[in-house]
Amino acid sequence: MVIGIGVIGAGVMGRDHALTLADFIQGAALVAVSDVDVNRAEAVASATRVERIHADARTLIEDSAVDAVLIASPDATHEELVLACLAAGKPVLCEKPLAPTVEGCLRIIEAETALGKRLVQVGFMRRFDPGYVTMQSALKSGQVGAPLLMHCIHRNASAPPWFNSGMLISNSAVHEIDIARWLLDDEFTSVTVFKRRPLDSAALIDPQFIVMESRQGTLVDIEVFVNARYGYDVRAELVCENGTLTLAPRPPLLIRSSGQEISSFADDWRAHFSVAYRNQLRAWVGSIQTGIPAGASAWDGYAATTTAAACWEALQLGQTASVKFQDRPKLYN
Ligand code: ISE
Repeated sequence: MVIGIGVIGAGVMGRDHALTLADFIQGAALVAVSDVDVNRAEAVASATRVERIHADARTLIEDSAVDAVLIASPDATHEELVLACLAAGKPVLCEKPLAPTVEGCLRIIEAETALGKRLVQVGFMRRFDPGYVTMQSALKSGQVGAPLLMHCIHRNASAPPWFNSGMLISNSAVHEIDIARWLLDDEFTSVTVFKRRPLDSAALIDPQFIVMESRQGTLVDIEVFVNARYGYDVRAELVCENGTLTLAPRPPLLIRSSGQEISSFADDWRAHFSVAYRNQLRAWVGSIQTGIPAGASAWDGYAATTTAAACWEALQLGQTASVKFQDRPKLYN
């Protein structure tokens, strides 16, 4: 069965997902695109040979040719659009964050729980990255023993002008929050966030250094630095009782010349995580065909946003904040 997919948002990520869907994903047909900027929607539709263009995301969701929806519009629109997909009974893959506020995530959980079946997947694509997947299986094999610490680095070459200090956490470090929860199969209970001495109060707080403690006592630190200038660089090391697990560097090219070895970095996450993005879409389409959910659930989206909100509180107060969760509905066990 071929799944007809509609993509909402024709910006950087929407375009990337649309091209991947059109060219690499068997069992899926990209059938519709929408964006508030119709020119942008038309550009993506013409690049992907799609005929149905909607100026309004809601008409795309209601379009009978659309069996499932991918949301890649701005973070603030996610909640309303995910709720509209649930009301239409259509599976939805929503880019992270599921919603920027904890309350928004809870409203989605309430709506999905009322339906009694999982239709929401959150776009935490690192769960499909071969590096992290291998790290998880190595950890589960028991070869290096129990995890003690995890060190993470998340550097972007540059952040867009509209990026604010909270987004370093809610938009960037939220990936580490999710992948650490997933790798450790654990939840964070308290968080502290450090900033270097601010230069002036209007400046973006960048970099930030986050330290989180989990229920089982594992410590995870994240350096998040969104204007690192030299390239996109994501690293992770798990320190365990009997050894360590480290993501291998993945430069697209190594140059040896004049007595030096030079490796290069991807410009941004699309190139660095291209395999993860493809695998994520394959898993999503497969999950719609089989009815067996894959990837991060709405609960995972809620847990990531809740932890990120506690980090923001800790940064503002300059002290450790605790992370408090609601009871987990049975649907997500
Ligand atoms: C961006 O929105 C992403 O999702 C990227 O994966 C992340 O690395 C980047 O920091 C975010 O701004």
